[in-house]
Amino acid sequence: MKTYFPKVQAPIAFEGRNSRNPLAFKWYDAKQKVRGKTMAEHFRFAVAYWHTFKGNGADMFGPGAWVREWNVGSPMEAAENTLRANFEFCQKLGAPFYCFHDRDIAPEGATFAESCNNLETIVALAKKLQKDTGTRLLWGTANLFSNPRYTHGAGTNPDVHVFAYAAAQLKHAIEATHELGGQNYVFWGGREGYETLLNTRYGQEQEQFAALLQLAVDHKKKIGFKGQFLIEPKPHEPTKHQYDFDTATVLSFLRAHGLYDYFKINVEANHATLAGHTFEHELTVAAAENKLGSIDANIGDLLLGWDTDQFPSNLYSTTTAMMVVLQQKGGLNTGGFNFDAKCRRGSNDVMDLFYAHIGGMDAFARGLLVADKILSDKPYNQIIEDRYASWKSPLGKKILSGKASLDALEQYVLKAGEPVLQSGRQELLEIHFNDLLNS
Ligand code: XLS
Ligand code: NI
Ligand code: NI
Repeated sequence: MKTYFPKVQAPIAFEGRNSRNPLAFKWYDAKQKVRGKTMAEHFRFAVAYWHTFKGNGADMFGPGAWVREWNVGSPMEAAENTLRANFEFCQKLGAPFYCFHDRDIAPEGATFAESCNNLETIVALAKKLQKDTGTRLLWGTANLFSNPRYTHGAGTNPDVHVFAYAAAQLKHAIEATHELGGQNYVFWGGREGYETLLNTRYGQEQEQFAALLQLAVDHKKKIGFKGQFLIEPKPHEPTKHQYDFDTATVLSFLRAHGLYDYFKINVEANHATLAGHTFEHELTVAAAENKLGSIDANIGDLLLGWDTDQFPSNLYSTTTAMMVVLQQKGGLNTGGFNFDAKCRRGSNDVMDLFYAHIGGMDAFARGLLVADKILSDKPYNQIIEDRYASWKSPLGKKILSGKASLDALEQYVLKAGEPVLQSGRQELLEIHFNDLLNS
């Protein structure tokens, strides 16, 4: 059997923090327990098929720059080879999961029926390879944005014919995910948004999008798919305004359309910063409603205004992210950390794919260890306890249980007078944070 990564002996081992071996984990020890769960259970790392195997280094200013041995032959031959490369890679890396779009794993055919056949053929092979290797599917999704037919959107397209096409494609993508035991199914908005309001009926397009999601919910029930539905917010790109702008927008959209119970959020770090938020902000907004379903682990470059999808290496960011994940009840449950990330155009060697994923896994493992320390640190937590202590008083309890009235609060103020301004201790917390980051 052909091997695509002959330089890597399976699997990448944990060698500990003093190792300088680039093909070893320094921090990610799959079996190490943190708060009663192994690192493998906390993270459920996944490899993103589209970047890692279909990516070719192309950018806005130049075509593909990398030759990948698996991406050769007829479209179906290339698809089979790529699938084999995926399973070899995941196994050697020690990533338990992968994620795909329907059109990443199988090529689009000349007709819709041919596309469905291609997908079915590849899904059958994927099923076999999953069984052989133990690598599982974290989530599947449909590519409803690359083909020119989706230029004006899929679910939000002004042409109902395109809506129907998208719905049909979506049906097969959900079924493929179901067939492969996918633990989640992701909806990223693609071209669901607008370029100009001059030609756009915003309200109508919102209704259309809700209708598509409702159809998906109905079909999920019909076929008995148990995976979690996830929506991945993004503020812009490719359209100037994406409807799933950020987590708060998506949650309120779901509420308004009776879809709230059927979806959780897939937060992507780079999308958070594009929206003018931090990664931890988006995670916090989702986790506040126990809606943090999964994570697309990457990072942007704050000096570049687009979705650069870089591999995560920033320890401050992985730490603050893990502080949120650890505080959500049950962590990510069926979700995981999908490296929706690509090597830079200049990192053209297949070995760079290993370095990138190992680096990302170590950065998150280290973030987990520090987050655990911070969340268990007495001085740190005492500051926050003290900050909110007054809400445990009879007055605070009364307000939060809905038993207060404006009259009663006025009486309180007349007696108690002016409140004393309390320090928020931001700088002190930053000192504690940095002290623990260093440990
Ligand atoms: C694009 C998105 C996409 C989704 C899956 O910006 O991140 O890759 O994760 O469709
Ligand atoms: Ni993503
Ligand atoms: Ni993205």
